[in-house]
Amino acid sequence: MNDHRSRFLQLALRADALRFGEFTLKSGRLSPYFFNAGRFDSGATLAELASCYADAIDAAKVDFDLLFGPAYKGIPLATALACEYARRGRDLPLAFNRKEAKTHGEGGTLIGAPLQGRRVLIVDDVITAGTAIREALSIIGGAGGTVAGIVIALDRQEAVDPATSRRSAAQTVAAEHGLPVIAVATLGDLLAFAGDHVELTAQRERLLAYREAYGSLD
Ligand code: OMP
Repeated sequence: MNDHRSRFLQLALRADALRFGEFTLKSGRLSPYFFNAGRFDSGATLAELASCYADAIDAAKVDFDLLFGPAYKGIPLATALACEYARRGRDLPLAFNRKEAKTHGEGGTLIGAPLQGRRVLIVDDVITAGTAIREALSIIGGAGGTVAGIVIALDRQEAVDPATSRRSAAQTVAAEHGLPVIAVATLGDLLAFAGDHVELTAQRERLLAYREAYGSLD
C-alpha cells in the first residue's frame, strides 16, 4: 500500500488523530481504536489531509460540483478540500450547516454557496453506524441539492447489527441511496498497514478481534 491510504494513515498517527486504547463509541461499543479528526489542527496537517481526500475522490471518478461539510467536523475538512481543489486548478463552491438555526441576520441553518440544483459531495470524517451521514443527506435534500456522493477519511466498516447482517453502515447507505461512499482509508487498510509495521503488532491483534465481533464482511 503506497498511495493516499498509507499517506493518510501515517499522517493520522503522526497527528495523534488515530489512537489505540479503549474508547466508547456513539453506538456504545468499546473500541480498541478511535479516529479524532479534530487533531488535524494546523494549516499544514489539514492541507496534507485534504490532498489525501482529493486523491481518493479523483481515483473514484465521482461527478460533483459543490462540497458540503456537515457541522462541526466536516466544516474544516470541506473547507481545506475546497482550497486543495483550487490549488489543483478547480474552484468549487462550498457550503456547510449550523447545528442551531439562526433567527436574526441572514437566518437559517445553511452557510455558503446555495445547494439548489447542485450535485453535492458530502465531506465528513468517519462512518460507524451512518447516523451523521443520514442527517447530512436530509439537510441537502431539504435545500434542493442532489447528493452525488459521500467522502470520509475513515470507514470503520462496522455492521450496525452484526447478529442480523454483516453489511457495513457505509454499504447500507450506498445501497439505500444509490450513492458512492468513498473512504480515504478503511479498517481493512489500517489492518494491512499495521501488518507492515511491526511496532503495531499488538494493536493489530486487538483490531482483528474487534472486527471479528462487529466488522462487516466487505
Ligand atoms: P455514525 O454517526 O455512527 O456513523 O458515527 C460517526 C460519528 O461517530 C462521528 O461523527 C464521531 O462523532 C464519532 N466517532 C469518531 O469521531 N471517531 C471514531 O473512530 C468513532 C466514532 C463513533 O463514535 O463511532
